[in-house]
Amino acid sequence: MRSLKQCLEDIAESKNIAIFCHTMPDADTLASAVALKKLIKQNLTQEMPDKQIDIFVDADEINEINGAIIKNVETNVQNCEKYDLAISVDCASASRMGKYQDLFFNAKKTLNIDHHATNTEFADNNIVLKTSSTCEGLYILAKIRKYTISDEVCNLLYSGIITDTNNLTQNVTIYTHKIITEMVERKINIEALNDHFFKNNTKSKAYLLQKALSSLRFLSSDRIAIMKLTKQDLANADASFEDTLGIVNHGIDIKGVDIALLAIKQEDNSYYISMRGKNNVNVGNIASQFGGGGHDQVAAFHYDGNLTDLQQPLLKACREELLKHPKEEIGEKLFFGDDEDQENSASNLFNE
Ligand SMILES: [Mn+2]
Repeated sequence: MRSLKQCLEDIAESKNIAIFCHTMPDADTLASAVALKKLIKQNLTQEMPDKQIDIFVDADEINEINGAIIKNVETNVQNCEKYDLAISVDCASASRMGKYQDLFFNAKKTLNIDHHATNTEFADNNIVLKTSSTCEGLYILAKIRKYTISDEVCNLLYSGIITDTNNLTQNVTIYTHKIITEMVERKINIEALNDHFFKNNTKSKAYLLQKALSSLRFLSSDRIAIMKLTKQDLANADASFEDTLGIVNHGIDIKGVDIALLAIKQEDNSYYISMRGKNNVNVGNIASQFGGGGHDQVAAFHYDGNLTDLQQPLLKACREELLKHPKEEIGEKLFFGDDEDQENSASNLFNE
């Protein structure tokens, strides 16, 4: 395993580089790929101006919102028979690259840059960071190496961070906030980007949300919220799979719900089970029991079978996870902390 510095040297020394996104691409994987290409072009081509960098995305169609990220970027054109270096971005496992997996492993060297705790470290070298998003990881790497980060790259990285964190409400750390502050200070077009990603839902998505909410059921003393979307629902709403992204958040946003599930029937009749957790409930653990993965509070898995057969084992796993986190009323402590307790102990001290 090479050090971080050596991995970045590999990038500098490679003449032909291929960057790979994951299937069903989200903003984080697309923005990471484009930002990485630009970072390399702008910082690492002094001695090698004719560096070739190609981006590969296995996706039939990408919706307008995420598609804007790669609108003017050429993708899926193989300009080199055997790449010197293949880099995957935001892929927790090799299968996430879809049909381009073989091209990735055909490269002389492979590098995996990601932020999923469940990453399988499938490449020769693996940079798996504990960041909100792959974009946040790239920003940190660029800062460490003192690379020039153009406004354009900054816009891309910001897009990956805000979308992967559902507008800074999931998976964020103090570093995420510090980076966002730096980006705000640069006066990049934050308001326009927020509008683009969060106030731009299609009618199809609204109809799909309506369908999902009408299927909403509560279980385990209302700590589990379940929703379902059928193939017919997607067809009726004229929606694509991408339109389903984020709908599960409407379940986890409900008071008292600690696990939200959304089962989406896919074209091949398998199910995509999207999960969200809160109050320390780890849905990543549950997803990994079913061959999936993700993060502690944002996870998913594929299920090839009948939903009725999945129901019992899945609910059992959810209930076991809920038992680890008995319900606590936080209520006003959320705003006022433990001041009262501290005051009590202080007064006890003085009384004694
Ligand atoms: Mn990501």
